[in-house]
Amino acid sequence: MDNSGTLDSLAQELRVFRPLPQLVIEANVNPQELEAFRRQAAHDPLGYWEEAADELDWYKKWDRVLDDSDAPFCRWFPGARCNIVYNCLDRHIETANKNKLALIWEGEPGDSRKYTYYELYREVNRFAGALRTLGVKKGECVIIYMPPLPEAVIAMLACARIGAPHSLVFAGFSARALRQRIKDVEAKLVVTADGFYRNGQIIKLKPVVDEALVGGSADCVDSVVVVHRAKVDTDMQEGRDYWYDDVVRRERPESPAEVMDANDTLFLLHTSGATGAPKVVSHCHGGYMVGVHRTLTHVFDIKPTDIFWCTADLGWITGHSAVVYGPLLAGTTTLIYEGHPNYPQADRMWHIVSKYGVTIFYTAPTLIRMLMRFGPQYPRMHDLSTLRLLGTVGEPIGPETWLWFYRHIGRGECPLLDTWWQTETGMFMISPLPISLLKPGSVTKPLPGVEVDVVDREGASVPPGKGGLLVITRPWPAMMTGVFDPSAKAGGAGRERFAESFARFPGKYLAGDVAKRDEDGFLWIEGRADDVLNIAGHRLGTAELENAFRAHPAVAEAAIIGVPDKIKGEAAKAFIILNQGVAPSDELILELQNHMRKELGPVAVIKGVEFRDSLPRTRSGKILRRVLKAQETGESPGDLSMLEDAD
Ligand code: 6R9
Repeated sequence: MDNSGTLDSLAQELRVFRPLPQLVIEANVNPQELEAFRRQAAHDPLGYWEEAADELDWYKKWDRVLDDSDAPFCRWFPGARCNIVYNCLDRHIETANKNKLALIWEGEPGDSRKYTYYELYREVNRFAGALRTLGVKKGECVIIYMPPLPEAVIAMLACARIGAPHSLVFAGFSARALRQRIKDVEAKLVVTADGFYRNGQIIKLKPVVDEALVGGSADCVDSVVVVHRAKVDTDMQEGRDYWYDDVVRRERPESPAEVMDANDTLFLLHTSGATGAPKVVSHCHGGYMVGVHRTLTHVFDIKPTDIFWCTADLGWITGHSAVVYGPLLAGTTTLIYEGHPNYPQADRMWHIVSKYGVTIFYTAPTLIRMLMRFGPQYPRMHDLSTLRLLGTVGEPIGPETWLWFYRHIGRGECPLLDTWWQTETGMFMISPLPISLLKPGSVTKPLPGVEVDVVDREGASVPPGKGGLLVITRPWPAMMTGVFDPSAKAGGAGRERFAESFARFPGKYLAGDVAKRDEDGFLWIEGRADDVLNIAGHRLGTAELENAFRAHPAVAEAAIIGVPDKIKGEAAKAFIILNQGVAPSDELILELQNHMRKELGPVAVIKGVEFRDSLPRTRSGKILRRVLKAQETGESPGDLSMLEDAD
């Protein structure tokens, strides 16, 4: 229910949306149950997570729930033995889920493949057998450099099944970036594809792997397995390269899951690097499985008939937790799409929703903003009535984008779940449930078992309405198990880089985001701590300024950086993408400057406005403001390997 029609900026967002009564009746977790979970978790957090762990299958249960004797290095469920893949696959084929769809894949040309849980189980076993035959051992790392294909999911699960940590690298990364990542994790094997479809073209992938490995420049790699997707001419190096079909054909559809220690590594992932140099984060089988399973089933209220579509690339933490592990742990059907969201035109996403009857659609604000530019006539071309929940992640969404998504995609009926979390957290941390009250642009409240605070520079809680640093004040089961800094691998740099996040405020994990709590205890994420401007002593988050820009009808996308100003110390400079059909002009610049003054008051001094066709982003859609800043000041932008278009 919409309580007011005005468009306010984030600073004065007052609208509240309530779930439809029917939805509350049908929800897996109703408001009373949510309160009971919160009370239980506050009173006995370890008991709360222990119950969550009991919902999954273990070869051997834990000696205790949490060992924090070496804090901040925590070990969840020490002594326990499990394999996450057993819980994603084997467990379901013992139940009515056996012949249910586990995975739907749509290729960009419109081809499609579907796997039931039983079929996926057999495929994963075959590839697990192939990895073993190729000599990959428990503990040895495999790089997966692939577009979104079923084999990418199969490869992830097959690695996990044999206890070989996987590390995904976006198919958009250059040979140099790929080589660095292969070396960082000392990969034994690389899984790739000959090529894939993107925006109507075939992108060849295998040559990039060849270049990354040229002349033994990453000599840890023994073999390369190539999926035959694009059917393009491909050089295969005798004794090193194998076709996927050939290696799985020889294998049996049964290959036992390795019995893993709960704290053994499941995967390694380079963080999205929105700031600073990339670091490599590890997650484990046990705690990660518990945290992801509990939070995903709660937030997305998984029902037996759901078709769950998270649009994230597999190479992002969201691809791990919300495309592969979370949905399969929950026994739902997960959907992946190979291609470009606008191919062949701006209704492709909505076409897919209607074609498969998607019920839950989880995406990033950047994608919604891109689709908004084309207008609501595209979603209107399709029947989106199967949708029942929407979700977003990755960046502050802002009220304007929130409302567009809610109205034009969710018909004003589907709860929009804005989930805050990170590569380091592994699982959702702050998010509404479908039954929660929603305020457009707020991530609402921490999930049960998660405790956060907003603190000032000294670590003291700040009162409502004041911005501060977001910290997590209690360990959580899916927390990263390790971090290492590839640029300083020797000498325990990993421990240091891990401990860095806990060093500033002992016992508290510093998330690196600026947040605000309102009078109702709702949280508003304003952006990364390094994205805050100080204009004449007033602190303004880039997100706040960008949202205000987006409230103007001409603006599709905005990125703000701080530039030096003789009088105010710092002023804001804006990079703007205009909506389709709007022409840039000097009058428009003046109008935008006036608009900003109206929205945020005279502190919002916009020193310059520059119109652009695109903005530098990471592959997960985060704007790399430091690149814009470097262009502006002529300084070095730092590590650029995370850029969507690194070359
Ligand atoms: C899952 C993921 C983490 C950073 C995080 C924050 C931003 C994520 C958000 C959000 C506002 C949300 N972020 N979710 N900001 N609202 N719902 O994105 O992981 O790539 O590691 O990035 O993303 O700044 O600190 P990761």
